[in-house]
Amino acid sequence: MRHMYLSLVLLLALTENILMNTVCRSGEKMRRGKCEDENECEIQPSICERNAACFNTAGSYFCQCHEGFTPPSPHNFTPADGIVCQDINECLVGSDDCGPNTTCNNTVGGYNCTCAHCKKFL
Ligand SMILES: *[C@@H]1O[C@H](CO)[C@@H](O)[C@H](O)[C@H]1NC(C)=O
Ligand SMILES: *[C@@H]1O[C@H](CO)[C@@H](O)[C@H](O)[C@H]1NC(C)=O
Ligand SMILES: *[C@@H]1O[C@H](CO)[C@@H](O)[C@H](O)[C@H]1NC(C)=O
Ligand SMILES: [Ca+2]
Repeated sequence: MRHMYLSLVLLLALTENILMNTVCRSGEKMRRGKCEDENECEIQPSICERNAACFNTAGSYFCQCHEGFTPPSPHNFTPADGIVCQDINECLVGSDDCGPNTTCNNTVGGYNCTCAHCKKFL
């Protein structure tokens, strides 16, 4: 009797497992009998590269480079696209707002302006 019960439980578990993998679309998971969205960004926080942010969507997700990296947002991609977010050299591109008499220094994800010969007036 106990054996039969165990087999039944096993069978149910197996069936549920099969259902879980066949009924729900990819990017979804069976939860309490319902297919629910999987939050890839939470399940696998490093799913987007380190210089990109992850955005969960219903049934999927996408990545966007952080500010200061290219391709600039809102360019959506997934790791399958093979995109690598690269630092924008604002000093070279000329998108910096360093004033005259300052030197622009590029940094990863940003830039800064230094005033080499200026007196500190702050
Ligand atoms: C930049 O430097 C020049 C020469 O030293 C000076 O005449 C000018 O006032 C400076 N401009 C600013 C915005 O500091
Ligand atoms: C910023 O750039 C100037 C000129 O290229 C350089 O002399 C200076 O050392 C740089 N500052 C830092 C903190 O790297
Ligand atoms: C400015 O940029 C230089 C060169 O990347 C960096 O070494 C320095 O720490 C930066 N300074 C500030 C205040 O962020
Ligand atoms: Ca930069």
